[in-house]
Amino acid sequence: MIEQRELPEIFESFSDARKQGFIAMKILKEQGKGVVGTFCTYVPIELFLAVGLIPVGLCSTSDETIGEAEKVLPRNLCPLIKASYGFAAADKCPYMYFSDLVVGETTCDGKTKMYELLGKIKDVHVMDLPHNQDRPASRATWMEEIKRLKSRVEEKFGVTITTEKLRQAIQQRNKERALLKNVYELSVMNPPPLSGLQQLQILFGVQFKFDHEKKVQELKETISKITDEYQNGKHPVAATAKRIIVTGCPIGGATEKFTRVIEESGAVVVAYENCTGAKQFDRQIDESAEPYDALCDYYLNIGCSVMSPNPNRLELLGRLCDQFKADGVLEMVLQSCHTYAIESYTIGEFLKTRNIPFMSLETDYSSGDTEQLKTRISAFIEML
Ligand code: BJ8
Repeated sequence: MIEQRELPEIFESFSDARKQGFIAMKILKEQGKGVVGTFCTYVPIELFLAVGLIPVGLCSTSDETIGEAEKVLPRNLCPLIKASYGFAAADKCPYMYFSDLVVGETTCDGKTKMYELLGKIKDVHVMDLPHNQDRPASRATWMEEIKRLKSRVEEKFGVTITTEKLRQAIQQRNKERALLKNVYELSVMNPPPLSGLQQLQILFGVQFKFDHEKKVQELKETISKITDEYQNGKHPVAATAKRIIVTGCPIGGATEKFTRVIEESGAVVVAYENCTGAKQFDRQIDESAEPYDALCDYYLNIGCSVMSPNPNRLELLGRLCDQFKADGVLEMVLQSCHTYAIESYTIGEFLKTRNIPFMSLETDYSSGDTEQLKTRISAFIEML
């Protein structure tokens, strides 16, 4: 039973979750739990949950170790990739330190090649992700990769992933997904009952809470507190604030600056289409299907720009624009992320057909471009 807490304290618990999670993970390790580190939404973490392993998103969102990474990696590489490697090389990510296995994926070329180097530091298993969603061969490859990961996990941790346990893990994760979707769908209300920054703190922070039951309770408590306060007349966001949907590369840590700048310019982020938000929580894994078929179809259909073509991103973005009554869409592209940078044109053309203003901005993990972001974003918001 969780004690009754006030809303600021609840938000703090999520924004602090990454730091608090270090201690929680240390305790779990002392209890003999196995840990699997991941970097990407395509990794089917249900395979780990099914046998009581702890999946964790590895440090990749700050510029703290980019200098270290650049001793090995080229400078003009995506900061997410440099940070991922830098934290491991500098041994500065406790989650990396505690990971018994790191599971990577061949999403973009930069990550794929970085994993070769990471493999010299940690035990890395790379999933070969097809870059097309409709060819039968792609599905067959992805199914094979899911089964290969299953075997690797069984061998590494001396466990057996039974179909029944996998089914339960799918249900458990679906429950969390549904609750997180409920969290961000609160902002369908006008004005939204929480800022985009608060929403981000929950969606980003939740991945560092490792106790499923407590997490579920805390999310339910958060939703009911936010709803109650709103119904009691507490409206933290101005009714005049323009409603923005954020799309593009994953946001969190250093790139929180993107949301801050949008909200300091008088608008509000109502939804995140990217991996920090709806891309991860919008859909459910089919509980009525055979579990491996269900996993394979669910994960292969994630609408990331590494897929070509990538219709699922347009479908989700269009749906969010309608549902959240978006006034505009802002895209954050990390420096040197070619797939998102190239796909910007398609996104812009798609949004034109819906008369929704769109702007794409490139950034990195430094704070050096904050003024430039402010100038461009405030001009965009003014014209809405
Ligand atoms: S499913 S968005 S988490 S790949 S690392 S592609 S930013 S150049 S992170 Fe991603 Fe999985 Fe897709 Fe989501 Fe670009 Fe950087 Fe590559 Fe990146």
